[in-house]
Amino acid sequence: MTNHWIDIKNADSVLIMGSNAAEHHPISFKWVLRAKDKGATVMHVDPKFSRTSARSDFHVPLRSGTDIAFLGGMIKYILENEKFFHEYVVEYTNAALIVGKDYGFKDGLFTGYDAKTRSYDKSKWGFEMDSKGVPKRDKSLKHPRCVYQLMKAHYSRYNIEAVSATTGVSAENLMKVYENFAATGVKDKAGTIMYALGWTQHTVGVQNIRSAAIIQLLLGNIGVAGGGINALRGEPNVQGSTDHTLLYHIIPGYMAMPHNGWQTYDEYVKANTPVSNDPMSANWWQHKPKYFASLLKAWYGEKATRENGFCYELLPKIEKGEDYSYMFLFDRMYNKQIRGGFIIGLNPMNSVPNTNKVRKALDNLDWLITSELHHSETTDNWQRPGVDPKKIKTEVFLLPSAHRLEKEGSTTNSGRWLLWHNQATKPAYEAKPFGDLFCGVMNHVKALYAKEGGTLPEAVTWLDYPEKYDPEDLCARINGRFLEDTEFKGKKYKKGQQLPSFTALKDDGSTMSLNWLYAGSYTEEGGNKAKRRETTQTEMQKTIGLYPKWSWCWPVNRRILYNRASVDFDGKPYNPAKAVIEWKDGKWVGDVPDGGWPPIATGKGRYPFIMSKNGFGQIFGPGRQDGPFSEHYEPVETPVDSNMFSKQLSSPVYKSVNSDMDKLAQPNSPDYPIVLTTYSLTEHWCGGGETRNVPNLLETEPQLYVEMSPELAQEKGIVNGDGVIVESIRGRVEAIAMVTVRMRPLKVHGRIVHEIGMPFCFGWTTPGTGDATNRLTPSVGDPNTTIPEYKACCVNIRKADKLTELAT
Ligand SMILES: Nc1nc2c(c(=O)[nH]1)N[C@H]1C(S)=C(S)[C@@H](COP(=O)(O)OP(=O)(O)OC[C@H]3O[C@@H](n4cnc5c(=O)[nH]c(N)nc54)[C@H](O)[C@@H]3O)O[C@H]1N2
Ligand SMILES: Nc1nc2c(c(=O)[nH]1)N[C@H]1C(S)=C(S)[C@@H](COP(=O)(O)OP(=O)(O)OC[C@H]3O[C@@H](n4cnc5c(=O)[nH]c(N)nc54)[C@H](O)[C@@H]3O)O[C@H]1N2
Ligand SMILES: [Mo]
Repeated sequence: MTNHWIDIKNADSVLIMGSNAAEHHPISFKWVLRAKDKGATVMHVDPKFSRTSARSDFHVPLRSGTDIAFLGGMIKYILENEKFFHEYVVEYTNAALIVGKDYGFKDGLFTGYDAKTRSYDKSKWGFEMDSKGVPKRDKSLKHPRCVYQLMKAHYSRYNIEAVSATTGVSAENLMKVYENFAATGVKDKAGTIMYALGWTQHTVGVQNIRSAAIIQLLLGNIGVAGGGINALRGEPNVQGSTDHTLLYHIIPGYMAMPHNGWQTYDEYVKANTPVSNDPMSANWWQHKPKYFASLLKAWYGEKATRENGFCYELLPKIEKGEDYSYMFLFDRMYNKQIRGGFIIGLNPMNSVPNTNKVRKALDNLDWLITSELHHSETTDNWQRPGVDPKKIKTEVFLLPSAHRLEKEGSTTNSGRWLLWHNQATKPAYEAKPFGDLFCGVMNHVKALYAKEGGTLPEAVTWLDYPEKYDPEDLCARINGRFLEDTEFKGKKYKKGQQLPSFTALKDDGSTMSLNWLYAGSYTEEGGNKAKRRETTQTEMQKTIGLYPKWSWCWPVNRRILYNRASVDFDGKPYNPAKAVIEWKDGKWVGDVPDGGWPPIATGKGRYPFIMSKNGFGQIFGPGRQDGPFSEHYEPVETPVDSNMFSKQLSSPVYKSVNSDMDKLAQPNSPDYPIVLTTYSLTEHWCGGGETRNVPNLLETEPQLYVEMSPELAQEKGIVNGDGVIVESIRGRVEAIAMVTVRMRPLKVHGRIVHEIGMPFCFGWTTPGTGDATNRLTPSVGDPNTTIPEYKACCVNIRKADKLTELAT
């Protein structure tokens, strides 16, 4: 989230799109309802009517996978009706920047497309520079190649008729949302956008969010109280796990994963440190070498020196351009390219797309180490229905894991707050926290390397980590320490003392930190700030519900990101009634500002978007794999065979794996005419491995069902409670029919398209509940993130003659 949970109460308009916030992020909804009580309009745009819709002012059903068309229509509406915040757009976003002559867009493709590699040459989307190497700007916004004009032309195609025919949303409903949300494009109003999987789980997932960014920048809603783009994160600590890197393409603190194209420390640093020639741009990532060197010092300790590139060359490197996300890993297992591995705290045999294939892929392993609370579809894969366990060669080690309540540590919530939780009870029997398990394994591996040698043993034997897992010590190391006696901001620190903030980090080997973003969270003065529970605040902070001493939040305890965009050139808040920061008597008050420079009018200020190279909010975003503006493309499996906005049906660059088990239905296939979306339930957790083992939760939601409209049910001769078969080109699933007006037939391309919805939490280890919904979904993903398209594929449905998976 750019903002945080409490801040939602400051919104005048709340657009919840692609999220079932009331059910999956109930804490968020407390604040949504506060906003509503104070007069905000709450809107829910979602294929399914849920508890979120019930508590909103209104619900707008739309066809899965058409959010960009919906939002593109809103961008057009904002521009044509001049609803945007003019000063903010001109001064703080890149709307006035001139794009280079190479950029173009035709027939659904941006320039630089290579059909052979299905990828773009992004260098075609650069800005035009002046003689000093600073991007040219036209603040009148009239230059035909300025971002504003290009955007206007790009979204001019998103007229109400085409948007309505694509999304299945009536023109009246579209206008209701557009008018309400666009009304926040004035100084004293703010609108927030709350999204989650309904946006991310698509082959255009990142561009869904880019569309939201464009809208929020146009309306001046970034950096302000009650505004922002608010990703409601998933698993309890998914925010922390991405910050500290559970993903293959980044290392802690959102720095790029080393690949074989960057062989030395200097090559890595050069390729990854942006340079700006504009003195007004803070270009914060210019400091990356300090963060990177300090991370390497944290990993390799005394062995890491400037002379040996801080041991950079010892790091394993991925192959440039290769994808190591799970879709591709399971494909490699299917192709027998992987022999063994660890699967911990994850139940992919239920939660990964195309599980029929994934389950088979796992059979190819020689060995598998799992750690679990319960037996799951993954730990017991070789015993699944229809498989002879004797024919599976995999040797499986199942290690009992401690439960969350049996361990202490920190989690980071969606608002980037670091929160400590205590151990409630000791782990049962031999169960161990993951940290103990991991340190134990590494100690063994280290000892083996020390004894037996091997290729590049130093990569492991030189690693500097404590042999015993201690979460408190780990948090202190994540914050980082001085490695030499140092004077910083007039204060003397001894070697080994905690760093006060990331501004103290250096690239000369004199500091270490496991994550620069968390520097400041565990200091000499403040101790472990994840444990802070103080509610003191200034009057200004009270007005917007900001509690600076309750826990700690990255970066530098800044609660609202990009807050310098909430003030004018003099540092005066655009909306004094809900001020985030203000320049008063020669200093900033309120939240921690984005950099301490004085306001722009003093001549010593900086542009507010300090993380982007040029300092501006990026309406034109040339860094993405699939284009600098968002564009509607159909999901890979789609019930239509044309795109109302261009000749290009689906994303030209979506990711996919290819095997005999990865079939895809043709567009508008008569065999699979119905759109399927999938989602979580309040009563279960994700793949259900945990909650199906809690009897009272299982009792409340005991069986796999499929939600469908009465109209579709009638067409198919299905009545509520019938057993049905849902079938895609990849697999078939048994479910119970839930006939409900929560799903609506949609008018798309002039005809009726039906959409159905299914939870994905049931599995065969809990007999009679049904089995993986993901047997239906395809292994296709977003080109930037490889998040699979769980939220839209094509299926058919019929009444079942006989049920074998479900208890009836
Ligand atoms: N009780 C409970 N809470 C949870 C979880 C849980 O399993 N149970 N899971 C946690 C996790 S890991 C996560 S990631 C989050 C997930 O939180 P959410 O994202 O809220 O979860 P979902 O139910 O997957 O999907 C949200 C909504 O997206 C809608 N949707 C589907 N397709 C589209 C589309 O194309 N466009 C739009 N606009 N909407 C669409 C669905 O109908 C659904 O209402 O929740 C977390 N919280
Ligand atoms: N069709 C469809 N598929 C989806 C989604 C969707 O919306 N639709 N959503 C996707 C999303 S957002 C997510 S996050 C994934 C989630 O999918 P998974 O990551 O597979 O998540 P869970 O089902 O929660 O499985 C986690 C397992 O870890 C175990 N566990 C819990 N706590 C601990 C612990 O402390 N230690 C250990 N070792 N184990 C523990 C639980 O018992 C459980 O079996 O599913 C994805 N799959
Ligand atoms: Mo998730």
